[in-house]
Amino acid sequence: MSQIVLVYPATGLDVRGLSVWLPLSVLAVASGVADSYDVAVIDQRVDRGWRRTLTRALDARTLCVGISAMTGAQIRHGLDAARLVREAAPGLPIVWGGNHPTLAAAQTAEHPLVDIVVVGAGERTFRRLVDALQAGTDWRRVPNIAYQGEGGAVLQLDAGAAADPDPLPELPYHLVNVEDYVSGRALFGRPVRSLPLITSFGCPYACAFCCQPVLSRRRWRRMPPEQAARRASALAERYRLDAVEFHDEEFFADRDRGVRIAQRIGGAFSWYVQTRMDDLLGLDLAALERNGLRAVQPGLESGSDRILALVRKQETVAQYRAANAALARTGIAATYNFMMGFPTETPEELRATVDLALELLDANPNARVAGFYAFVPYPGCELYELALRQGFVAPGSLEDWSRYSRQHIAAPGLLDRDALEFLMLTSKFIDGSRLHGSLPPYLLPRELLPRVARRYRGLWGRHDFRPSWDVRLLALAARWL
Ligand code: B12
Repeated sequence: MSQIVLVYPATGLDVRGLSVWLPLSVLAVASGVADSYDVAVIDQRVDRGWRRTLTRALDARTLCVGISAMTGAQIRHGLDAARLVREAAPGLPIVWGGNHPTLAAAQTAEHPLVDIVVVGAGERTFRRLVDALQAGTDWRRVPNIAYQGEGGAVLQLDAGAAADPDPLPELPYHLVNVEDYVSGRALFGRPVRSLPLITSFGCPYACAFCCQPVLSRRRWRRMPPEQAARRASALAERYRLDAVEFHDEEFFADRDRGVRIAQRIGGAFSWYVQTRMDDLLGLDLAALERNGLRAVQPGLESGSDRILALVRKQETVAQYRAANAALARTGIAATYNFMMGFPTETPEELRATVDLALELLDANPNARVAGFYAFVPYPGCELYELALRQGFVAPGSLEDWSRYSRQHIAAPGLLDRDALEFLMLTSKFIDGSRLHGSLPPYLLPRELLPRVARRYRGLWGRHDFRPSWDVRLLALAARWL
């Protein structure tokens, strides 16, 4: 049988048990080919000897090597793998796919270490591609790909040739050692054994900072509730999980579907969702809690209604307060994400976000702050264009995009860079407990967390965002990571 090698590159901050997730992207791609081809998955995050593994995997049976990449450090690590493939097996096609190659298909295709780019969902397109490679027919006719032609990049998109598989195939978990990915994250106060599951793809909303409207073309593909609950239960049972993490972009986009999944789970295991505050307002939280919902992670983004309107969030600060109060009446842990540094955002608006975060923490003992993240203009998002007009210089190559990191503060704007960095770093400590159980005690003794939180809360309350020595130290550590 011919062989396909799929590489999942390191992401830049890969801590086993904390941020090393199942490589769902390449498992999804593998689901489309594993019935007819041997598939080897190489995950740089768990295989320290990945260079040797990859070199050994390249033999006469190998049809191509697939590489996945999100915007950011994954590109750099993916290029390392591609370089190795090019040197070891010069004629072997190197296929790139994932969010970044999809959003910047032409630029990606122009890179010498990229032969073919799969644009969008990979299951079907990649299958067509490897079938063509296997049969020796012209792969250039496969829809939804990009490649470097004679006169530049050729983008061959065909929306009619539905690349998205429906229904969503079962993932070939046997291709990886799942135990490598069982998380021990403190999802709701204590470390639990958990794995991620995605039961719907895309998002019907159109937030201007998010690339999802372009990635999914605002299509929302989902598993029926019975299937979603069945897959979650099977996962929990097979891997003896305490919790399943639903990483759907918006789990309750269809509230009825979400409620039916909850009823079928019936509290057999704990679960976590990413969702919106306005959806939570429209749900019976007590019933969801009885059915096992233990943690939610909504994106609130801003404490300013003007900014919320600018980013097309379709939510208001009043709704956030109301949903936070509703959550406070339950035992459901709520972890909030905030963003800052949007084009045109003023210092007052940033202060309103800081005040809102503190207010929500005070009003809800179950509330935590995931972080204050600086707005990064990703290709494909609506605000990318505005950032360009404000002077943001778009990266000109794959190498330049690979320098986009979690700590990247690229957007030009009205806000002080030091203040943004101060908030980004101190937000990890502001609730005094989110890092509890997640950080090794030698890095930060647990008893110190509440003291650190008190100190930063004082500074946040006074809107004093000047970087102090401890924050400079944190910044250094973050850069080193
Ligand atoms: C889990 C996750 C993570 C995990 C990592 C994933 C992992 N396996 O370890 C962690 C927490 C590390 C992470 C980090 C980040 N993430 Co993230 N993450 C996700 C999330 C929730 C799920 C991704 C996933 O597994 N999807 C499921 C798979 C099946 O879908 P997929 O990746 O799109 O793959 C399909 C296609 O893209 C294609 N494909 C993918 N790979 C390949 C490879 C080949 C060869 C082929 C042919 C096709 C192909 O086929 C697949 C099947 O159809 C998504 C949101 C979501 N629900 O999708 C965001 C998302 C991918 N993340 C995003 C962002 C912004 C980030 C961060 C920058 C956030 C931050 N500020 O820190 C960092 C980036 C890290 C870095 N520098 O690389 C963005 C993508 C932005 C972008 N331009 O790439 C998303 C879409 C969220 C959003 N709406 O903004 N993330």
